[in-house]
Amino acid sequence: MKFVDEALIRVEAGKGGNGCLSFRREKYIPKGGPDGGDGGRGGSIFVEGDDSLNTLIDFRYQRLYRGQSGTGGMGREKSGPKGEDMILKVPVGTSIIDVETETLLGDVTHSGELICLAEGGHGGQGNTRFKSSTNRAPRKTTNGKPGEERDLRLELQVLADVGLVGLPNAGKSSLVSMISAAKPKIADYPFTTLVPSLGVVRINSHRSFVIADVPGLIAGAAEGAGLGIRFLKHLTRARILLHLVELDPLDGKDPVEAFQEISDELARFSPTLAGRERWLVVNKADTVPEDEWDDHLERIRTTLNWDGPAYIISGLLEQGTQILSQDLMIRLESIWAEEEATPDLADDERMTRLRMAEEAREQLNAVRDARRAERAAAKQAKLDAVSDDDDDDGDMEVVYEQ
Ligand SMILES: Nc1nc2c(ncn2[C@@H]2O[C@H](COP(=O)(O)OP(=O)(O)OP(=O)(O)O)[C@@H](O)[C@H]2O)c(=O)[nH]1
Ligand SMILES: [Mg+2]
Repeated sequence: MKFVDEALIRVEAGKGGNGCLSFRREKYIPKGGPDGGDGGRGGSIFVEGDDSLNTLIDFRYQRLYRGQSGTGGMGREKSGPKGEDMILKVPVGTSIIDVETETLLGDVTHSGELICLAEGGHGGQGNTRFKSSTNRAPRKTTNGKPGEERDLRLELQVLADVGLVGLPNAGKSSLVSMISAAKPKIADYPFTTLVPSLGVVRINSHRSFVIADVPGLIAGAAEGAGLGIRFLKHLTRARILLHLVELDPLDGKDPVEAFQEISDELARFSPTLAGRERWLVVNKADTVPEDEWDDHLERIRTTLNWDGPAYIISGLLEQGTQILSQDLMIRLESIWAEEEATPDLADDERMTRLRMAEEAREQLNAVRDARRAERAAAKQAKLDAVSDDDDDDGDMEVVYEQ
């Protein structure tokens, strides 16, 4: 199955049915009064959250959705039937944005949640409605109103409490596979993970949180290097970011340098995301003797001037992972409890998410525009002799590893 996290669609709700012009005509009743019924309302268009879905791929194949029109009114004061509502199923975590105004129409946050995309038009009035003491035989009716029409962008963000960031090969997927039931692909080459995936970390039967594994980032990602930054938006819902660095990578890169490289990319993608609560996790500690772990962690912390939470673990040997999961759970529970007790905090969080979404959109658009400009320049210079007409503008589609 392909993982598609953005789609443009057009919705046109159904038109209301016209009001009916009719007079009662029956045997032996010479002058029957008006009896034209109202038109039925046009069908509205909704989205509904469905937790069995995890991609917006269907919306790439069908882009136009037209609601059913209401039926016209009928004689004998019968109203026309209403147009049937249309319900489009979307994955939980889908945001709906009005393209024209760039405003958020809504966020689908749980299964079964319904959001109206376009309302069906009102039905017209039949001539019965216009009967009065001075006009007993009105010939007036009104037509049904057109339904609402909108161009919309659907954006899917995986919903996770904790998100992982780090260079390729840092051991992100290995950590997820150790602490959750998810079994992501793990390999000793960069960019093993191509699309975000989720795992549930179960502390006990009634305490759990969701962790998101996101493809690795490299220097220049904010300008599109590697897999770029388009998957970073999936971290905007996470309350805590785990920033993984390798203690002693094969390429000899210093963990401090690796950490800063990713911090820079995060800040270029969205300064607000870079400012979110982030925990430093030094991984692959098993590559050095255990009695040196604390010293290594201390050195990295001091050099980075890091005063946030910091851990040293071995995902492979499952050392330090349990305490990390437990601490994450405790911290999340305190965030949730605080938010419940102080509604203002929940509002702040919503504002923060909106800001991140805006910053992310701006940066992604800038990358897209730069690439388009580059391609246009290349064409101009007839450098496209080895054209691969690859529409590689960040709108890539990758195979979803189930
Ligand atoms: N020695 C050691 N190796 C590890 C540890 N964790 C992961 N690895 C190895 O590091 C390699 C990369 O691990 P992944 O989990 O695929 O890394 P990733 O960060 O998900 O990489 P990308 O998906 O490419 O971004 C694999 O060969 C793992 O077996 C660890 O704690 N110690
Ligand atoms: Mg991976």
